[in-house]
Amino acid sequence: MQDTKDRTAGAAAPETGAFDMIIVGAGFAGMYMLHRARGLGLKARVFEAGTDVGGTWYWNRYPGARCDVESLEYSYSFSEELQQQWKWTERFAPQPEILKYAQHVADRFDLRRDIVFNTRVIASHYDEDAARWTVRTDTGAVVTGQFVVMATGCLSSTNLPDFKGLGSFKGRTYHTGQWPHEEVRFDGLRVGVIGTGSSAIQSIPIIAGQAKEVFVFQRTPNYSIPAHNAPLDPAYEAQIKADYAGFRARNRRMMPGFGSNNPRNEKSVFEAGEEERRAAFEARWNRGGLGFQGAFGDLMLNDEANQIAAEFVRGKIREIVKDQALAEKLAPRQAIGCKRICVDTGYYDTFNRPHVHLVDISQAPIEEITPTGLRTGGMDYALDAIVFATGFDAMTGTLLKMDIRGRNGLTLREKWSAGPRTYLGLGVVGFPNLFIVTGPGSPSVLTNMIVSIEQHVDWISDCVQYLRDHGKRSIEATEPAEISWVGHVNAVADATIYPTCNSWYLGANVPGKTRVFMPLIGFPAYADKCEEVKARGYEGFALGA
Ligand code: N01
Repeated sequence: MQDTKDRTAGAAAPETGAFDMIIVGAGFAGMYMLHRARGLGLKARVFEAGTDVGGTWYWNRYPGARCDVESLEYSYSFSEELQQQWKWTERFAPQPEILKYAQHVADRFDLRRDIVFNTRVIASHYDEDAARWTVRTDTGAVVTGQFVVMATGCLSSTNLPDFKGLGSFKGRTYHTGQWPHEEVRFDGLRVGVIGTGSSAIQSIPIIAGQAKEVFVFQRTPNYSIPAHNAPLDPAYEAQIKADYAGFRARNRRMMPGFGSNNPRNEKSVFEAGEEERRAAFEARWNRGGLGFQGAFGDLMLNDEANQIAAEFVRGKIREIVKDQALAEKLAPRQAIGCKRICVDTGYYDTFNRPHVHLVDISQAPIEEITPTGLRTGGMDYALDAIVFATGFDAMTGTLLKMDIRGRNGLTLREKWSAGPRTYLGLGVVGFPNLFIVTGPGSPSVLTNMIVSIEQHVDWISDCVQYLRDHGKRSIEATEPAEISWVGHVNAVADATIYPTCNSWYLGANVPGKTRVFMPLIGFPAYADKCEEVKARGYEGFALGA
């Protein structure tokens, strides 16, 4: 069971006052930002909606939740002692272990004394004369800060579609992204799971292990690669820890900021013969995980190349799923990797179980949630519990829920009404001294998030130090820099197959959300650009005295 104890008890953190830096969120980004802020001698305060640290790993407690980046990589690199001493037990860490790790970091670096839990930031307004932000919370706290850092995560605002009759259901309902802290069991129940993204694909095999019947309501099938998860190999761990810094540095030169132990094969799939292709795909399928996408260099650049990889996975689905009509329903048609690839343990095989049913809702959407279940395609499905694995209002949802107002009262909602606009994903014109960690326009969700978080927090820390050293009190992205950056992010995406399907990268999963490809593809070039901007005295930003 998780440690769900309310750690605010006895906390000395005041909820009013003036700070150098206000940090919103105590996930991996907020925790590291606080640590670095303290190192700079800043008076910092963190506000966190949950009762503990951990961010995404605090909220996403659904059965089977596990990271799809290997544990020796999905961890902080800023402390050699920490990375040497912490012991992961599995190749891909399960959610409870990642949460324990976050709690360990909070204790080890004594972070909690500056974090106010159970407190959601609802507004942040900039006062141009004072060059300070006033931040308000749902507990009535009003504080000011010279800098505000939005460490609010990319997948922190759950998406619950507005199904007709939603409130009428008499059974139990859950959203994977807001899972209860108590153990949830489905023994003897008829369970409906809506969605077939990563959260569903991880949880369905576990739910099927308990429930009497499972109905999976699938709008779009997804490609999933087996995790082949296993206890962490001590010899591999020792090898990595013998040169952990070198391993981290090599990972930072990878496109997604991880995977130097299984780098992308730069060769074009068209340069390989049938046998070589098969062997390359087989090897990556057998190794497991997201590295499958790196079997050839052009899989994400060329639709024909992509479909060769896609067809390999469809073939695997046909091999695993015994009922071939069902296998065809589970076989995706969109480009592989266009929606984020899933990593599973026994997902497709679960559909061989007689009590697990796939309901294809691609042609007939869910009409209504009823008191006893749900109706789609003119059929009523009787359910005792519904699991909404319907994802997130990604990258912008949490930021836009807050009332953020910059210079001249400009709201972030107005500013981003046609989609998010940033410079480097870090700063926004009209919003001085506001930094976003892994914001839209930065590689964020296309990378190992912790690598991106550390890179952003280090950059922000250096920037604040620079401003102090040079007697500047404000920094704001300039219009030309922002315009050119937004163009760059779009141009990079348009050269790939990423924008060709309805993914949450585009905001396509949330009705009414502007369709814009939000993350920047490619970590190393991005990190180099950030270093260049810094070396040129924060080129593209205006610094105010
Ligand atoms: O959410 P999703 P997720 N009616 O958006 C369906 C990370 N993550 O929580 O594809 C019916 O991927 C929707 O259908 P469609 C990871 O980055 C990582 O699973 O829009 N269905 C889709 O099938 C991941 O990509 C891990 O047609 C509706 C599903 O709901 C991201 O989080 C684990 C619907 C949502 O899938 C999000 O994953 C978990 C409607 N009205 C998550 N609306 C790791 O392994 C939506 N859907 C680390």
